[in-house]
Amino acid sequence: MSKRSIAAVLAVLLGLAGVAVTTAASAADTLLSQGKPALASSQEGADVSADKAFDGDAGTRWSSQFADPQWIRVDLGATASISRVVLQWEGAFGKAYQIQTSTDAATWTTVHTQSNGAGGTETIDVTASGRYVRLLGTARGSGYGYSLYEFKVYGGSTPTAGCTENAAQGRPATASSSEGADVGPEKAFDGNAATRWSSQFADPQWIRVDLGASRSICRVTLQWEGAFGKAYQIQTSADGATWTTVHTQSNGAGGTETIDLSATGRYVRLNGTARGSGYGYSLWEFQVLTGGGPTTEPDEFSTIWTDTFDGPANTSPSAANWIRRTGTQYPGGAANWGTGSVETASDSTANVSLDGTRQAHHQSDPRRRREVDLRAHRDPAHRLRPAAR
Ligand SMILES: [Ca+2]
Ligand SMILES: [Ca+2]
Repeated sequence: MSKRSIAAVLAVLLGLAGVAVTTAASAADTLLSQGKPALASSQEGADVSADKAFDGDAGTRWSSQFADPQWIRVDLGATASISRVVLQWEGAFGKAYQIQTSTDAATWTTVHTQSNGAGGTETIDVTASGRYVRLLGTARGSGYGYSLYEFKVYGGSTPTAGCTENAAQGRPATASSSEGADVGPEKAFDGNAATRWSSQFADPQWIRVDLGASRSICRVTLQWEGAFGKAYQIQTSADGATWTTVHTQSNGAGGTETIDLSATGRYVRLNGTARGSGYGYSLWEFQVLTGGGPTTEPDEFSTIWTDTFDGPANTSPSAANWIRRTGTQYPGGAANWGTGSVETASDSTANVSLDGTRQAHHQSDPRRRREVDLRAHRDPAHRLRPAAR
């Protein structure tokens, strides 16, 4: 490598370092609101909808009807720290208003109050956090409504700590239907963005995943194929039978939907009630993110059968549940038992018995090697879990 090219590389590296430092220093001033979903109490006409205040275009605007109060809000998509709000008013400005934040769009915290504004461009420094940011106008500055060219929210995005593990990947999945064998429900949980689940073309439909244990759920991400769900609920359950709705979408637009939650459950279900197209429901991926470890131990075992050992004291374990190999029934014969000082195994309760307190005892006399080979009838995989200890 020539000196000249080394110098060029160094210049590029220094340039990158400079960019990185600048980005870090100004992280608190990131524009968070542009292009995010917006909603308002009213709009004067179809061309002045709420989203026009968040489109980054100083030539388009939101305008409310001509009455007090009015509000406009934006959904940042996740809780963020908020450092500044900039309002670019049209002539129809708000004279008195509050800037409010919320984590759920239901309970609002006022972080700034303006009681005698003059319109124009207002830059408001705040120290706040929230997912939703709202301007609540209480007194108009003119006979018209409230009209904003732009409503900019700046801050530093605060990723939910540790909300990164996709607990649904590779877990058992079922659905109300599948369009074909190659688009089964497991395809929505395989971590492959090129494979998908697709339902039949009817409402309603559902798809669910078993996380294996109760988990704290901080986020669900839906990556819709063109056949998206317009109306659906996200539901959780502890038992796969009783469901709790933790999120409702009534007018979705498909694409990738990120839904922040504070939920708990072992089973997570999307219950689709209205399709967004003439096709079914189709998901490339359905992620269920958790913030940490399981709230209970993962249940890696499936209970095949149980024996509660609840017979009377000094009786043998149930012959319906257990095989008692005695004499020389054990494969290989008695000569292979222990040290050679063998007493032929017998079915005596002195060898194996219940104690009347739901426990089975296996007696083994080291001097005489009295033993019974006690095996479960129906446990080919030896994945036996006693129901009583
Ligand atoms: Ca605009
Ligand atoms: Ca997939």
